[in-house]
Amino acid sequence: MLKTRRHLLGATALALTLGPVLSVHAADAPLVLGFSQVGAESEWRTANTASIKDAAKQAGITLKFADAQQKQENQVKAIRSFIAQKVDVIAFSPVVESGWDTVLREAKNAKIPVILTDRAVNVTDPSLYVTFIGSDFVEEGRKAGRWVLDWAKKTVPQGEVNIVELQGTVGSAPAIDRKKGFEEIIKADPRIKIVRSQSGDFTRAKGKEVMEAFLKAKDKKIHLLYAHNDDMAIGAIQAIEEAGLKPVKDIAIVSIDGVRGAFEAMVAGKLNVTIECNPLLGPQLMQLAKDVKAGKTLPKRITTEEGVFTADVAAQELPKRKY
Ligand code: GZL
Repeated sequence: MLKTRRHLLGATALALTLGPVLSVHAADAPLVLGFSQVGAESEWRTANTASIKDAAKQAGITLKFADAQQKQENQVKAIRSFIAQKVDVIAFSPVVESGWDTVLREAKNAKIPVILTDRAVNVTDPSLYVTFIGSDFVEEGRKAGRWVLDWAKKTVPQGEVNIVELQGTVGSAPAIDRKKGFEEIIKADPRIKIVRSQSGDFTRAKGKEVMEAFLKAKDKKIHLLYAHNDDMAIGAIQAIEEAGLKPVKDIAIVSIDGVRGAFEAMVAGKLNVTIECNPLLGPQLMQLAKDVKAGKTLPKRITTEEGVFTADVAAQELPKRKY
């Protein structure tokens, strides 16, 4: 009995001696964060990337950043590379909702916590990620739908109201949820119908191309375009003008993000309204990475607050915009 106590005392003394040294060393080493970004497909994404890189510098966090060029296989490769490099925390904005279980289980087995930013995932085991920080895309779709209900009553008092829809990237959380929220609201007015809907992949070029096809169809009068992001709306504006029509006057346009280009389009009288989707998640992400590393318990979902900006306030708001 006496021997055991002596050993215990020895071990405790050793731990006390080394403990502060170990903790001081651990506290000094900068946190290493591996971040896999969707790509550079839109003004929103560019602002999101800038926010993450700037915030990592400000926070003294070593950032390993990988651009996936909108390809899931590149994100999986990047996450595996972060695991091999034994980073402290992994964060990513998943390009699509599904297909993440395997690589996230590899991160969990490597005891590397994962934070989701911007877009969510569909996984069988929610313990595969610690928390999600981003927007409520369903609510963004609802906000767009509410504006359309009000606009339709005032602008098309009777008869059918035909809408064309430019969807975001197929299978992505924002595309799925923005459609869901919008349709939930517009069904309150049976005159309002989505007569054509296709993905423009969140880019200006594709948005223009798909809008050209919508306009060529000529089978139904188009009253309004609902675009899942401003970049596709800006591309569609070019298509509308090249077809000899006037954006807003001939075809109303509702989009989402609230990027600078949207405010400039509203000031020019070419866009009716943009629903804000805040890309400036960098500072919150860095704090979350530190909290996760420190073993703090975090809520499973952290949603950002966002507004709705109509053309009549665009000129006064434009100088204040941070992205
Ligand atoms: C939304 C984000 C979307 C933006 C697009 O949080 O995932 O991806 O709405 C971007 O502009 O490409």
